[in-house]
Amino acid sequence: MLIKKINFFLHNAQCVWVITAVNINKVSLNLCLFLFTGTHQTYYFISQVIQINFEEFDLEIGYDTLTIGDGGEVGDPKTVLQVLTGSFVPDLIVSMSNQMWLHLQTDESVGSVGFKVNYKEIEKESCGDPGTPLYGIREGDGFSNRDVLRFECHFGFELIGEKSIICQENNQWSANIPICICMYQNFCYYFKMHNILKHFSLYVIISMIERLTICN
Ligand SMILES: [Ca+2]
Repeated sequence: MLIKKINFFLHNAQCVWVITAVNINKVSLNLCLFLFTGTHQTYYFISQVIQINFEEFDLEIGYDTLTIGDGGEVGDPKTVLQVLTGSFVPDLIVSMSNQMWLHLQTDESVGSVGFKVNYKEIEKESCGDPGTPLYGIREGDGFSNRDVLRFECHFGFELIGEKSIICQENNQWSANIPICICMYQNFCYYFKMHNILKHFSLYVIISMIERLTICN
């Protein structure tokens, strides 16, 4: 597994990155044709593909773009997976081959934050783990082609987006995971507090209770 971050922004930029999975199964085969000549042919089988997700993304909408494509042929229109601009991005983008290319193109004016992206290798024919909505639950834990994930929100929260998504043959989820929006402040407060407290260890909680007891 490989995780790195790119955080970059320039005016008049033409920047290119190609990410290559290093974990490739190399298989050496002797075919009949090659037996006569003694030639040895090596075949490469893709076992891993590239998954990226953005921690931050903000490019001047309509003028600055990040194009993402499958494979190593940078700029080949037939391989384009996404053309991103503005601030809305998919949860995950996954290649079909062991390579993915990114091309950042900006114009001469109006900058913005840029982007920060994580990338890693995942098993082939997978869309990757898109996560679970905050204050929601997910049914399903398969991320391979044709697998379906279903979502619900905790009581008091409204689901905005798709209730189910499917991992398509092109390794892309059919939609982003939904978000859960608070409908009733009192119920939401309980779940938000529960979410905060679960990050504390039992020791910290006991210490807090003891300290409160002493103060009283
Ligand atoms: Ca610009």
